[in-house]
Amino acid sequence: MAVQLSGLWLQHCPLIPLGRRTKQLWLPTPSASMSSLSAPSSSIQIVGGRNSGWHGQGNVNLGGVSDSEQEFNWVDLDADLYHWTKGLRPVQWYPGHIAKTEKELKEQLKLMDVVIEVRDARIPMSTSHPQMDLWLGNRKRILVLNREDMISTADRNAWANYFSKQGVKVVFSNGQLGMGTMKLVCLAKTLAAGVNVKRRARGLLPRPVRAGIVGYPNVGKSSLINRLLKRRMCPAAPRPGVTRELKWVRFGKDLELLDSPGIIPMRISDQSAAIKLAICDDIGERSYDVTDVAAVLIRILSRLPAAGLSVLQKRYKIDADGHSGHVFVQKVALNLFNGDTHQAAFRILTDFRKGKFGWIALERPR
Ligand SMILES: Nc1nc2c(ncn2[C@@H]2O[C@H](COP(=O)(O)OP(=O)(O)OP(=O)(O)O)[C@@H](O)[C@H]2O)c(=O)[nH]1
Ligand SMILES: [Mg+2]
Repeated sequence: MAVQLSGLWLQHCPLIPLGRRTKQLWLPTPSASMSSLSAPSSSIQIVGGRNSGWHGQGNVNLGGVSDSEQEFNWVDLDADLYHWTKGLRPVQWYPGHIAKTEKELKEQLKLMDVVIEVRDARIPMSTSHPQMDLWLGNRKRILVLNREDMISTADRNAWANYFSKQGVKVVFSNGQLGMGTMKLVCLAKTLAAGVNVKRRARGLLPRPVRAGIVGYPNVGKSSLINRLLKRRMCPAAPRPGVTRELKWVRFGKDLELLDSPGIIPMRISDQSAAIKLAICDDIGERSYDVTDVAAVLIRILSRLPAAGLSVLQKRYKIDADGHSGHVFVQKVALNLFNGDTHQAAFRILTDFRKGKFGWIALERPR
């Protein structure tokens, strides 16, 4: 089996050198140890997804980007977003299972050889937990930008370039179709390989590498595991808060994966981020006012060169007023939903989530 798995590595991990020891490294064993290596790695690897050809080292060509996109000022949009959201009802969501998960995750961290942090590729900053660095310390870590099918190539390139410059390991993935998942496994095994080197040096048998998958709700953590296992081992559904318990699952003989419930800060101080979580369905629906959120989305879309007023006009066949999101929602309500603003707002959000305005990220690196 070990040889077979090595073959898998050779097939899927062309970048990873396989030494003589690989055969022994992945022998199945029932024994386990709590040891983990923590030296941070500075190497840069960007793998997975549509453009897996460039294993980004240094600058990346932002090809396919229009002039208006290149000139677009994301910092200005952030500033406006701050003003648009500050008068709205605060978005806060902290159901009981998240508090419990946080506590349990901290315990389970001790068992993890590598931590896979999954974020939503549409909002990589807003799905970055402010306490994650503190919790993980110098533990080995992989950043996954999932939902890569929901952003444009220009968005993807911008984020790849950004993380590449920071020396952060990023895997772009699609939890629905499985793109990027094997590369993720390869990277996790490579990063954690030292665990079994150490064990062998101490005369111990190798054990499976343990990778914990963590991140915000609904970013695709369970789906990624299911795609890897080619079985529905972990419940997954299009709403936040589906996974309620931590669950270890085995992938082959040499990898164990921990599926965990999505975690989110108890208080979200950045309300612009909170609104983006709501737009992307990464926070419980009861935590926000659908009409407010849809109105903000309209304002954002009307500003973004990749979308713009024309996209909205075309979709709903009404005049779009980019300066008043609420007026626009009301117009959609009157035209299509007998004046039901809530339904209209819900439709606008659903349309965005289904890519009806195009596949667009709501954040770019600053
Ligand atoms: N389009 C698209 N959909 C995805 C992708 N990954 C997951 N999904 C969908 O997103 C929804 C949520 O996925 P889950 O795997 O349940 O997300 P989760 O992070 O485990 O969510 P919680 O358990 O609530 O924290 C499901 O309907 C998936 O089919 C992706 O890469 N692209
Ligand atoms: Mg889940």
